[in-house]
Amino acid sequence: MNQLLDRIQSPKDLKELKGRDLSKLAKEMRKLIIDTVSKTGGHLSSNLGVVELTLALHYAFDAPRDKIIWDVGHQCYPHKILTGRQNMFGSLRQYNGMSGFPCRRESEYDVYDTGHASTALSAALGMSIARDKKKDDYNVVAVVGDGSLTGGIAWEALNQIGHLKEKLIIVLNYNEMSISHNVGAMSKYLSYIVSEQHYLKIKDLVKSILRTIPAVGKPMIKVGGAVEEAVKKTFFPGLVFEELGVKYVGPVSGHNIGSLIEVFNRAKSYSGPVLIHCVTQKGRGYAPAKKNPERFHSASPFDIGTGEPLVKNQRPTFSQVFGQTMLKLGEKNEKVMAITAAMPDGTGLADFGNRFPERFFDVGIAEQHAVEFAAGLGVSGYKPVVAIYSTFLQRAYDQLYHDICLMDIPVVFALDRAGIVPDDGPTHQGVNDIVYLRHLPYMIVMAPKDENELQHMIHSALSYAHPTAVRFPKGKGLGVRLDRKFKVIRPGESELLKEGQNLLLALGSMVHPALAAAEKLEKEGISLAVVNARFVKPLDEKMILRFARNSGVIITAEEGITAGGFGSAVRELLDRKNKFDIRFKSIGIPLEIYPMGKVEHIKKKFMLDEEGLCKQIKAFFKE
Ligand SMILES: Cc1ncc(C[n+]2csc(CCOP(=O)(O)OP(=O)(O)O)c2C)c(N)n1
Repeated sequence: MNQLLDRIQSPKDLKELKGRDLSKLAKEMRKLIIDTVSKTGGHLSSNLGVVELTLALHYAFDAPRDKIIWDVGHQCYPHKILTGRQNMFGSLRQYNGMSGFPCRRESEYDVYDTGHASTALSAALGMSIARDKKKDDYNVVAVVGDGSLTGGIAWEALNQIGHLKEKLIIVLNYNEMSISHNVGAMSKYLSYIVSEQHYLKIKDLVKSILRTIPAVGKPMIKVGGAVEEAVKKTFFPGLVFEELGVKYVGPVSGHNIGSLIEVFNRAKSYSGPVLIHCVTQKGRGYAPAKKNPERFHSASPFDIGTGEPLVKNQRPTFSQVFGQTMLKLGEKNEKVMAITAAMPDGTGLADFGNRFPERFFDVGIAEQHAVEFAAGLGVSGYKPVVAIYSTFLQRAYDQLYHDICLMDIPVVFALDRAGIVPDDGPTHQGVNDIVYLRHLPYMIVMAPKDENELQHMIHSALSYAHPTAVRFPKGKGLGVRLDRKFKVIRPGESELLKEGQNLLLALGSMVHPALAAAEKLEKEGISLAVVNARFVKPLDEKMILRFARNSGVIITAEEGITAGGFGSAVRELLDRKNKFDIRFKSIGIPLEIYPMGKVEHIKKKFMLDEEGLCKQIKAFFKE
């Protein structure tokens, strides 16, 4: 029984509560978050860190009239709990359930959908300008983490915010963490601002200077508070922001609800942009998450007592095999460098970073920079491998085209989480990469059927003289044996896995379901040869044209969007060779808003599992 939480149907109810009740409510919210996420999985540490901050925001502001934008949005659980979605909370991240990110379709309190980092400041500025043009007077508040402040877009926005001096409130949620420990010069600067030691040192220095000033110095020291204020104003804080034209307030404890409400109320009266620097603790209120905020950043279901995951991966994940491969390749070739954009653990590169710190770069949430940086290394004779999630490489399309590909620089892209991604919903689906990569000049694109082929592909990619992308799915591998010696696969070389009359040409994660489906269909009189395509580009043209000549039926299968995807590439080849009489079907993901949920559910919906493939192929032959 949640005594206080049960009374909160909307932020209005919150305003009936007084100081101590708010702290009690924070406790009840934390318990609900921990209980729920232990069952559904989710972004635990970040949400536990912003409970008080969110309470204070909804207390001080008047949402949905006032607009609150959550950068990335993974920290929106307390916001959802306070804005009428307590009853839906149990369906967090489930198929047809409540999104783990802000979602305009879900609630009027979610004013802007997020998922990818560093977008909130730009959107907030746009909304502020629109408010003024409409002669309205609500507040616009952007909540951004220190990790997301490593992204270039945030600084592009600050550049314009400081210039326009638009009324706008930025809440900087500073916890020294991105997913892993935050990196970079800006991160150092922010930690300098909050560091007590520097503050005390400078305060002592000022006092000793004052002591040397006859008559006025000593009395001034006695007015302790005044000195502190003066020191703070003169020596620290927020100089960078102030210089850019944004008023700086802070640092403020992000867990003291009373102070936060006071500061937020004051911020409403500023006529220009103001940044409030709140210091929070990731994982607060749950010991395992506080101790290991990184592991609980995006947690799978866990045992609340021990914090241990309920299901342990028995088989290595694709990311882990990629990480082990990089270690071996790094050992063999000292030109190999590894780059991640704030995801050393997620990509499996952490071990490479520990073993070869001088050849490992975490650039922060800065995908465009990561790619451009790799171009610089590659053009200078190094062998950079950029490990990035498929959805986040979308950010760097121009760098891929304008820099990597036009100059034909041999950089390797390891595209993790390619295809359908569980739980996080539409913003995180890795279904566009084939489309945005395959038309780029010189770019080689491949996808392994299992984790063993992944290691050979990464090795092969490093041997090619062109930019190369290897796309592979999230999660555990198939449990196949890993060859000890790496092989080089020739560009375009496919693999025939099953003989048959008509061609079922499958890519990456679709190869094994295609094989299983073909074996089943054989018994029903449909004869399919199954070929592991391996490459989206270049295609194994000879093999495809042989089937076109001999059988006249070609079916492609990919875990990606079909419009402009792998199937389209095969179709284009057939058209180019005047093979207009081929019966052709491309199986993949249709163009629509992608649902959220477990991979199995989504694959079932799109008929990409073995059963769905059988159905689609049978229907095709019936026609
Ligand atoms: C463009 C982009 N790259 C990477 C990510 C993955 N990601 C999600 S949250 C996160 C860390 C964000 O750190 P911060 O903004 O400080 O929030 P915190 O989790 O510390 O509260 C990262 C890297 C993302 N969402 N968007």
